[in-house]
Amino acid sequence: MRPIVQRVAAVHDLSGFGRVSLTMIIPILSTMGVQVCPLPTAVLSTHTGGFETYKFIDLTDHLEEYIKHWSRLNIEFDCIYTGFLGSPRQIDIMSGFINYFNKKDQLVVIDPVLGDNGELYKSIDMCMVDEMKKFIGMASIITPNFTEAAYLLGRACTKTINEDDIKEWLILLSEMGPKTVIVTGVPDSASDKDTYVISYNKEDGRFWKVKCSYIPAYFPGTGDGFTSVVVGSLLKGDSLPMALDRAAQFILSAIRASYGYQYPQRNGVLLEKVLGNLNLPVVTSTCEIF
Ligand code: PXL
Repeated sequence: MRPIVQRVAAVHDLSGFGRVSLTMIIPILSTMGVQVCPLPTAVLSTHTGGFETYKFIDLTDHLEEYIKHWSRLNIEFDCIYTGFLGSPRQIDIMSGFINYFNKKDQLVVIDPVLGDNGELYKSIDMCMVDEMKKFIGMASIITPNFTEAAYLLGRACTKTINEDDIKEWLILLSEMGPKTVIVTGVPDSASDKDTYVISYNKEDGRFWKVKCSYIPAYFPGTGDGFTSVVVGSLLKGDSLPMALDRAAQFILSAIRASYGYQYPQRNGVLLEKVLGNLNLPVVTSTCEIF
């Protein structure tokens, strides 16, 4: 039977301040009419990017009991969506979680949160990168940014990349397991300002791209927002290019709505100003075959 409301198990950290991970994902998916069941991997006072110190409460030792309770309740998920994972052991536990809760036509979305802007996040080391390479084999969709794609492939995170090379990257990533690969923040070889979202679906062999206009700002958490909209959109029955369009337009609107105000960008985007846009139709289609 088709569920009344689609349900997502969201495996991410909860950062109390600085809008990333669950504080992006829950409001976005709820607004899109999708139920989020959080499986928090860690609780932090703030996210780790741009704050000198933060309190980090690792929940690894509690995850198995948490999951066991869910299994006793026979809860079913239409999607499992994982993001920031705090340790290789968490990856191992989550592999077991995905195997146990697997069901027909389920979407398994792995956002391999490892780094950005050419660098790994403070709490991520090469051991985590190696574990993530194996873990993405369980996904139907992965959504690395350009830095994460480079680390997963063991390639240099170059300033530009040509069309043939990025296509090769996406094919190689899909050979690691996922049916669909979506890479965000791909530099434009013709301009050092614009970036692209590029995707590849190995079942139909199609590449799609969406151009993202440059805004001189860096707000953490936009990757979580992008993937959340893709998840919500696909669960509502949109095609891949429609989901990519919707996600790119939403994130652009969130950055535009935030950029005009004077406040520290590490706080994240002003999500409340744009949440309502999620229920508007996608106006223009900017997603094209690549
Ligand atoms: O969205 C990425 C992210 C998620 N979780 C934590 C982070 C970051 C990026 O800085 O620090 C804790």
